[in-house]
Amino acid sequence: MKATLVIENIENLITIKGENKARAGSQQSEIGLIKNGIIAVNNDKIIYVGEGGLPNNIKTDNNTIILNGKGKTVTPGLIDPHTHLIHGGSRENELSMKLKGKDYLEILSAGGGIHSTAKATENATLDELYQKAEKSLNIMLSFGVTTVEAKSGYGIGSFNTELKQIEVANLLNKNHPVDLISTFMGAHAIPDEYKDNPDLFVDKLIDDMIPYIAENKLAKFCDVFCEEGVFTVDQSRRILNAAKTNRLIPKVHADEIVSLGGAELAAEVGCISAEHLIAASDQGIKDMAEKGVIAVLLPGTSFNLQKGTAARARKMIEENVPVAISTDYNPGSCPSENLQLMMTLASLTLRMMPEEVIVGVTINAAAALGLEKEVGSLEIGKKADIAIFDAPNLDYMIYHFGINHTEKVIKNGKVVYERN
Ligand code: IZC
Ligand code: ZN
Repeated sequence: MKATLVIENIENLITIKGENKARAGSQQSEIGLIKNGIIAVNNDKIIYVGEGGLPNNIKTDNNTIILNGKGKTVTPGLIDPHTHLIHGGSRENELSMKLKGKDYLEILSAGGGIHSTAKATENATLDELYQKAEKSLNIMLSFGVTTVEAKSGYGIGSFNTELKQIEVANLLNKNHPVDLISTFMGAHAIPDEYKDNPDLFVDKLIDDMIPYIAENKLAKFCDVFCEEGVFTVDQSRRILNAAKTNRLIPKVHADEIVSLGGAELAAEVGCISAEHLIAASDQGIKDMAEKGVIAVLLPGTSFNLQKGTAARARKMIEENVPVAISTDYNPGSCPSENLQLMMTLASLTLRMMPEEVIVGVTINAAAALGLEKEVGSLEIGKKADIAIFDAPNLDYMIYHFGINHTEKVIKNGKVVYERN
């Protein structure tokens, strides 16, 4: 077979080889490391992964792109499984408020936070939203990211604004090398006009919005912000069960700030993932392990909320909950697209080992998006989504933080980012 692209002499080739499913417990450290590695690609698929040279049945010719991996660390393209990528405006005004002691939920309940982003998103044209999100997506790609989840959720009752966000996601998915996966998050905050009767808004989500999204195949997942002052556990349960009935895969923003029982709910409903989990209870963690719910942890958010609390990743790993890591990129609680920074924060603030972290941004992140059979590891037959880092090993990449280690990114077998 002919190779269209080869990366040879790779110092540290992190293949993440293993079963194509979320890894928990001690398996969360299995990274399939090959020293002096080589990888060959034919068009958009991986055709060989090994040590040393290529076997005889794989041929190169003058058109084959040959890259040198000497001194480099090569991994599967990184996957960011939780973002609020598409939105209008920014919220730097919350920085001083936070430093003076106002917290996230106070700002939200006073009509700021998510509500202010909703206004900016409603006022932005499709083109403006597209250009802003494209800029962020370019930054993500530059950090080695090849697949990104994008939530709607800044409509807050304006279904047209939700649809506008999803349309931008679809257009970007078509035009940009990074794959975008859409999540419908109509349940992100209670609209003002439903403040006194939020259940009526839940009815609207269940009766109108979720069926419309599902029928028109506008999203793969459905998410709810289950939080004090936002959606209760009962309301979240109704929404997530409606998602299931309509064949949208349920996800939940669980126990981000207050321990409400979101982790327990994720297990009860059978969510593919529960996200945040800063305040998840012991029982919630046990339930998630039993049902195989993936914990998507967002260490940039706990750092940025500045409450001195963070998700208990060590306990989750000990109890066999698969852990994924994400940016949560959004204009409020985590205005950063930098997944490499989140890898360092996962290590230093959640005490995750480098091996656990890289599994968290590859195969476990892929599994949180239902993509574990296509991406998230470097194995024959998988998509040729590959990141080359100018770092001699994985530990170095995480320890030397705050810079961008990416040298090249390959998406579907093509070099789509190159550091100049
Ligand atoms: O805009 O604040 N947590 N939703 C739930 C967010 C953060 C995004 C935001
Ligand atoms: Zn979020």
